[in-house]
Order: sequence, then structure tokens, then C-alpha cells
Amino acid sequence: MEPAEGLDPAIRRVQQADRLRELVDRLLESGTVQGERLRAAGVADGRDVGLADLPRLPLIEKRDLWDHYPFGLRVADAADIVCVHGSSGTGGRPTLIPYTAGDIDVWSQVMARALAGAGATRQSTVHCAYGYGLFTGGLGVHHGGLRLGATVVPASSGMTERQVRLILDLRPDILCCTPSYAITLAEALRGRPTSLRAGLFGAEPWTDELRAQIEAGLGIRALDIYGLSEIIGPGVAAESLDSGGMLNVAEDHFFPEVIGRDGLPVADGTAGELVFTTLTKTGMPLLRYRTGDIARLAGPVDGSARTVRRMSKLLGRRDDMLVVRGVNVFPTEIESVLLADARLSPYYLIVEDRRDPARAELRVYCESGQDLSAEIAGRLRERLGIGCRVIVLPPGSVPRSETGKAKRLARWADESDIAKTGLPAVPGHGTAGSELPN
Ligand code: DLL
Repeated sequence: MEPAEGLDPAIRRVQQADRLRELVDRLLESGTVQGERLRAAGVADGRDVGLADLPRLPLIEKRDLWDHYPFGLRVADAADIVCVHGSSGTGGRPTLIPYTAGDIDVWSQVMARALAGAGATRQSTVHCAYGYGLFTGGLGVHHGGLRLGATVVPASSGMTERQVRLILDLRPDILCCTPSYAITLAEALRGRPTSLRAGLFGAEPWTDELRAQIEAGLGIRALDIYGLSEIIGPGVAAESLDSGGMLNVAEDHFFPEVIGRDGLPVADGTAGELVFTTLTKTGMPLLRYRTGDIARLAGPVDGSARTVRRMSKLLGRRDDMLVVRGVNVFPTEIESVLLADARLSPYYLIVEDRRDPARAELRVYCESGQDLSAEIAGRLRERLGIGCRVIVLPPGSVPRSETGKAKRLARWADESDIAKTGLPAVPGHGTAGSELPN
């Protein structure tokens, strides 16, 4: 464990407050919109703020990044930027993040921390099957692995047969990839034993039910790792072998808050939107960035050597929340129901069908050799409180993705959207859909 993780929380608070003041000074000097907004909020100097003042400081969100695309929020000199990462984003608008050498150092540190929390050491071999590129998954793990002194196998994503070969021949103990790809790898390994002991899986939502399938399929401990390119990439928070099912937040670098719909902070244990402040970043630091991700915060595990605050697995995203006939549903709740049934494959697709706006319906496409549609629809109704149309297709029908993030949610606004999902529009292919109640 890294000393920063075990710091006396009172000392960490002082360190965070100092870092916050330095950050505020950097932003005020930058002449960017974040500095202007701070001035408008009455902050003229870093010494004006403490951690308790955070809730009254301005928030920033993805729209601001787009409005100042590509680098309008950059604070460091252009010459000090050493690389760029980001996400392709929706609607073709990428989000680009410039990093200084100092930012890469912070990232390496928090990723080394996450890998060590999964049991990795200098002796480890880390098989990294996250994509390498603008996406932060591959290179984030890579930086952390190098920092730890482990051997990194930069397999990147795709070419599953080659991945299997590398895993069998190079005998890695740690696997890093998306949770959906972990399932693909488990299937491709077809029960052959491996040297893997643990994996760090993230970049897309996944449930404890999927965790159980990965752990059984690969014979490993499956841990969750969270992050977003705007803040740094993977490593903002990660589970460790002993973190009690929650993710340790690297809060000495990324200060977490959770806010309610009204924008006000909520108590620990209450779900709300995660907001992060990058206390130590210098390339494009963000003060109070609204992530759109929904989670809960909690204190450290009682009696643990790690004293950092923890966050829950993500419950969902603000914009992935489906509101169907007035009921709020997160896709992860549907996954929990589907994956608890061993007769279904782990592949599914949820469709919010609004082709007839007056009669929006939720369709759940899943796979099984058996007609389970009525049974699954019943269980979903019990869990969600609304009826869904469940369509059980023969195994292999739901589109798979070997690279990038799994697409498990589609929205149909008109007929042209149907073809994009690669699925049959009408129930009856495979097993008939269940009746639509209410
Ligand atoms: O996905 C960074 C990452 C790479 C995290 C590898 C973990 C592992 P972006 O492409 O910018 O960055 O996407 C960030 O992905 O706001 C969440 O909505 C989602 N996400 C990331 N990690 C998790 C997770 C990377 N563990 C967005 N569980 C975030 C659920 C996750 N969703």
C-alpha cells in the first residue's frame, strides 16, 4: 500500500485544503472561464477558500468542455503539454484532455495504487486488454504497471484468439479489460486453467451479478475500477482486495462530492451525482466537474490500513436513466435481474422504444435456449415496477463488441434507429415477447 493511502484523515484534509487553494490560484491566473466564474462567485484568491466552501463554488460540465473545444480550458502552457487523451463522445463530438508530465506522474501513481490494491507487485505480469489510443484505458494501466515495476503486456483490445494465446503463454496474474470483454475472454478460454489471480474491470457499467460470472468463468477476483478522461482516466477510484465491495477514491488527487438534483451535497450513503475536483492536475484542471455518474460515498473500511473515502459501484448515469411511464430505471437494475438467471447468456440489449411517443416501452433482448420471456418479464416487473417486453433470442443473436465499450442500451425514436441496433424489430424472432402491461 502506498503511504498516501494510509494517511491520518485529518492530515489528508489539510493537504487537500492546501491543494485546493493552489488549484484556485492556478485557475484565477489562467484567464479561462473557470477563473472568470470563480471571480464572479466572489473568489479573488486561493486563500479565500477551504474545503467547506466547495459547495458554493461553480460547477463545470461536459457542455463547457465542448463549448471551449478543443483546449479552451487548458491552464498550462502549450509547450508543457506532453500528450492528449479523450473520449469519442456522443454525436461525434470528442472530449479532449491535455496532460502535462506532472499529470502523467499523478496518473501513474494512482494506477500503480489500483494495481497494487488488486495484488499486483513488481513480480506481476499485467495483461492489458483495454484499447490503446485516445481512450485512457490502455495507456492508463500501462503507466501504472510501469510505475509499479510490473511487466505489462500491451495486448490492447480485440483479436481474442491472440489474447488467449498470450494469456496462456505469458502467464499473467492480473487482467485489465472491460467487464464485457472479460466474459468474451472467459468463453474463448473454454475452461482452460490460467495463471490469472485478479482483474481490474471498468469503463462501462457492470453489476455484482456480472462480477459473479467473471469470477466463476476465469477463476479470479474481479475488481471494479472507475475513472473518466476529463478527470485523468482509470484510477480515480478502484476496489482493492479488501475494500469491502466499494472503490477506494484517490482523494488526495481527486476530491469527491455527491450532489442531489438540487445541486446541494447529500449525506454519505445517499445516491447522487459524482462531482470531482482535480486537486493536483496542471494541464486542464477541473474544479467541481459534474460527471453525470450516479453513486454513493462512504468512509473508509473500519480498521483498515487504507484511510481513504470510498464510493459505491456506479448505479448508473444521469443520461442513461430511463424514464418509462414515469418510472425511473437504470440499465444496471435490468442487468442484475437478467444475470441472476444462469439460463440466460450474459449478452443482452435494452431498447427504449419511443417510436410511438405516447406509448413508450422498454424492450429487453436477451439470449437463451429456452423460452423464458414470461418468467423474466415477471421478475423485471417485480424489480422495476413496470412491465417490459422481453424478447428471448437464440444464443449468439445479440451483437457482440470485441473492442471498446459494450453497447447495452439503444434508443429508438423512429424506424431508422432499428437497423442501427442490429436486432430484429418484431418480437417473434426466437421466442415471442411477453404481453405489455399498463
Ligand atoms: O472509461 C476510463 C476508464 C478506463 C475507466 C478503463 C476504467 C477502466 P471515458 O472513456 O472518459 O473514461 O468514460 C468515462 O465511463 O463517466 C462512466 O460513465 C463510465 N465508467 C468508467 N468506469 C466505470 C465503471 C474511461 N467502473 C465514463 N463502472 C464514466 C461504470 C464506468 N461505469
